[in-house]
Amino acid sequence: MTLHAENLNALWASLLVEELVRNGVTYFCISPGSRSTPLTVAAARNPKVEKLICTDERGAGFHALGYGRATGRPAAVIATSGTAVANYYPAVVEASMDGVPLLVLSADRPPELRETGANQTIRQLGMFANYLRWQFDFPTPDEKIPPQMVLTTVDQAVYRMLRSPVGPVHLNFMFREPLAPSPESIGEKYLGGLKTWRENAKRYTKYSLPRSMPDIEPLEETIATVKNSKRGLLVVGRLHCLREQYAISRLAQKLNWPVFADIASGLRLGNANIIASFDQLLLSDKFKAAFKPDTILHIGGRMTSKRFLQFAEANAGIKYIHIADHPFRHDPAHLVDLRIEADIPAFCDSISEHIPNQDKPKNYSPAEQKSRLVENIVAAFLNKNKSISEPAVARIISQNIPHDHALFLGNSMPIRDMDMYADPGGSRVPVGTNRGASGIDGLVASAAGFAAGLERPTTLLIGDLAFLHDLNSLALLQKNSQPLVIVLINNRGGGIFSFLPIAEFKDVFDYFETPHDLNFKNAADLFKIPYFAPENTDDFTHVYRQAVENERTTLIEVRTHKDENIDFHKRLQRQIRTALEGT
Ligand SMILES: Cc1ncc(C[n+]2csc(CCOP(=O)(O)OP(=O)(O)O)c2C)c(N)n1
Repeated sequence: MTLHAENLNALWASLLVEELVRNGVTYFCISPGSRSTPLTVAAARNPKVEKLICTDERGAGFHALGYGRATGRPAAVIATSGTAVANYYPAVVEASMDGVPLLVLSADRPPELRETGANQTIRQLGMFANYLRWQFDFPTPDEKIPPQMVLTTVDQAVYRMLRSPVGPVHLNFMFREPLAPSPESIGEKYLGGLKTWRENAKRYTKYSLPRSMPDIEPLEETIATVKNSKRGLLVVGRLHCLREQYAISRLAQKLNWPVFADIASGLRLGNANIIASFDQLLLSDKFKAAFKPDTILHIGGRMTSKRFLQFAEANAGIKYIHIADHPFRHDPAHLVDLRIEADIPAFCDSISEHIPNQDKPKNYSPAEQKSRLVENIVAAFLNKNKSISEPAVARIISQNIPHDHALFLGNSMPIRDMDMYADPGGSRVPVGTNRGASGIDGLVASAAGFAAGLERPTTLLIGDLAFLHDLNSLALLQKNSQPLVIVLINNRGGGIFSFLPIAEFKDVFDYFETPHDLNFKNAADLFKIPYFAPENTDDFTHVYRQAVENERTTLIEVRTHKDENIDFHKRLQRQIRTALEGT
């Protein structure tokens, strides 16, 4: 391999990048700056690195997060010293909270310039507090330190990102001048220890990831519980990959239990074998009283549906088993009595192997029928009400998204509308969300990174405040390897707050809703993005179909009214509740 060894800074940076590549870290989001020159040059000159130039480090962090979420492999972000690095904070928090690998590479001043008032010099180590899986402060490159140290540190960093709990790592690099790759002599013997590494293309230290198999005791307890349950319920939260989805589908077939699948599980769309409208079924007291599970087997992340959480709370005391691939407590209502950390496919397959096909519990068919009834009510209601509404937009997307695309859902109402009203008859596409910390920041960049990682055109459904928050990430879209079709719901502020009790307090409501009268056509023009503003559902369907067919980055702005939106939700839910109570 060619090592760029013009000077010691260049050499260390070149070793770093090459060892990252050997570890599968090949996607780099690079932001401009001087102190980071050795890192940037090394990444730019490594032909195996895919690079994206990002002016704004906040967007770069979220883009890398989206890429890591899509691939399970970390993307690296490179920033200069100072507040540039601090801009990664929200992406690091989300990566940490939702178990996504992410590698922060920051440049720093050498020790003699720290705490001296030197320009653009801040305390970088420890900046991300306890949201990291690991951090390391590289000393300034020095011939007294063997170059193998760089390689073993990289291998350790990648291991810390990928072993459970998966998450972000920060490597901080102190560099003295010269920062550019200007020639300086390096001792002949210095590279001696790298002979074998240079001759092959392997990692210096190979880590073997532990397989998180469940211990035999909790596995046996789960199997016994499953066998003894008369009215089991399988609940599936956010999943990371197709492998997990397939294993859960196999288990669901064996269990024959009703399945409540969250929109972030990837099982909610294009899947006839689930209780698709479970959230709406839980509007009905009659349904809840009749459904009553005796066991909940919850696999993966938490559920978006607040009604599900309330339902589980109301059933406190039943057996609640939670299986996830990390050690953290995801139990806000304190219901879980058996928590198993395991590789999800391995765990599901172990149960599947040990149980015979179970009989359908008695509450299964009624739930299935009622879910279908809800589906029909939603379809008829939306057919009758052609004026554009937020639930209709979510449903039309779920019906028309092509099977080889992906979907990214913004926080606030977009994810909830899709969770509640998506048509299960559409395509089964990968679904991305930032639900670790549920921020409304960085969603355009995250969706673009998700698209790049999956190598699929992606639809982003997003609210206007969230869009405004990440407006400058539109600059990234021209360079993105995959198109992003942005469906922007502009209800002129935070529509979600109209659903909350604070909406009654008119004197202070502006502080929550943050109303505005912006439209986003000029933003689209600025970034040379084709723009459409459909006014009814037929128009929207047409424009959306065209956009996904063309596979071009497009902004579709849908203007809705908050009061009408509330009214629409209420009328639809009233109809659903009345129908369910009457059956
Ligand atoms: C970074 C961040 N700031 C504030 C919030 C609190 N918050 C949650 S939803 C929301 C409103 C979002 O409005 P919009 O994106 O227009 O979506 P809508 O509510 O209309 O669906 C806000 C401010 C948050 N989650 N994240």
